[in-house]
Amino acid sequence: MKATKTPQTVSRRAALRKGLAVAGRAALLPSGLGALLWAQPQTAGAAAPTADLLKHKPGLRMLGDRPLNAETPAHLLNDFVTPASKLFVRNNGVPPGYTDPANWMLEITGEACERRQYFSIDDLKARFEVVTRHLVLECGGNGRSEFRPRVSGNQWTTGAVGCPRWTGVRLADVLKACGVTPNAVYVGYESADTHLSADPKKQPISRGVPIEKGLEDDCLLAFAMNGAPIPDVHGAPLRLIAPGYPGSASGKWLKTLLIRDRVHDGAKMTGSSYRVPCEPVAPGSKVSDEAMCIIEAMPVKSLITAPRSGLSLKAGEALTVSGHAWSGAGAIADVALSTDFGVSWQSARLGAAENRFGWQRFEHTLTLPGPGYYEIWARARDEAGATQPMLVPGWNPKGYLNNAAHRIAVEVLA
Ligand SMILES: Nc1nc2c(c(=O)[nH]1)N[C@H]1C(S)=C(S)[C@@H](COP(=O)(O)O)O[C@H]1N2
Ligand SMILES: [Mo]
Repeated sequence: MKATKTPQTVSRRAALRKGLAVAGRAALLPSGLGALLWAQPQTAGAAAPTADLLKHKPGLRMLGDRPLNAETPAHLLNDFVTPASKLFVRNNGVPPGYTDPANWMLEITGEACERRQYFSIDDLKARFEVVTRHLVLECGGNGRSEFRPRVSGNQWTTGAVGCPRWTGVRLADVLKACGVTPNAVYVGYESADTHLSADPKKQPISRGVPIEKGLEDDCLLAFAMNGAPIPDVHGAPLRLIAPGYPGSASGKWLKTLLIRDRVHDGAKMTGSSYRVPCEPVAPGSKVSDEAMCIIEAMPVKSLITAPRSGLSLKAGEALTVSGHAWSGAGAIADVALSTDFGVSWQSARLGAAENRFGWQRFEHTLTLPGPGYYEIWARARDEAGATQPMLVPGWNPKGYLNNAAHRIAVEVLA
């Protein structure tokens, strides 16, 4: 007679595996972790633009190919300076294709611009101080996939963020050279990409920053990334970098800057685009236009980039956990880690930022108490005193600003 396994003969190891399998189907957890656990990047059957993008960015997860969008798995974001091969891609329309830096002209105009001027990229380099800054670029919709009820748009998990080094001139210097009149309210951008409908009268996106932000030192008109010309897909030959603000403020393929005497009213400045309810609403609410406010500074956030979620360790083995933390409010004051579902917290070693709005590295070595399933949670606090929530915060119609603490799963083998 063949022996049948009774529950008593099922090994502890098998039981653990079964538990993990359940977690892998997201049955045990209210949000993202299940999907993060064992999901692999979906690259099979890629269409042409997708295949081309993935050639330059192996391991990124495609979210769509028209427009082209792709995010970076957390474990590929471990570099302090994000290389081009690992930077997420967010397009709202159709990119212009090859752009010739030698023949590119940036126009500065608008109601609150004293002197309309044109600058070639060589003019910018010759007339203004060239600076290099390590600056976070994060899509306002990063983390959208965790909102319930679900919201439409690219279902970003945690990977619509990166921190390359950008080289360019200060936006403020260029604006001042053109003269900013006292009635200035906003700096809007117009770009060379085209609307998905191919209608030349429509722009895919035309956003920007309040004039106060534009006149701060941190915003750049960038022509290089990590010491090389900006890659086409990231806005060559010239883009705005407005750090601390949602990525959508950082216009790519920059053609025109408008110094506006009102809040800029370009594409995706109104309705539910890059806006959230001014006051908190119940999940699933319909929110009127008048009750929506434009997203400005991004909230405090962190990402565990090593180890990769799903790691198995031997009992007693030390584990070094690392990642990055950043905030639209400025510097990070602390990153704390928990291995017991938030009951207790240990502060990680925190590196300095290279400059304002650069992300900071955290690292901590810990030993888990014994065999079993663990989650490692990371929670950052910024210098303004804001910390990350443990659960998905403030539901909003387009699913922006999810800065819930990042979690990874680890199993310790007996
Ligand atoms: N002209 C233009 N600029 C743009 C966009 C765009 O579609 N067109 N997307 C914006 C959004 S929503 C984000 S998050 C960032 C993404 O920059 P990346 O693709 O270089 O990562 O660019 C912003 N600038
Ligand atoms: Mo974005």
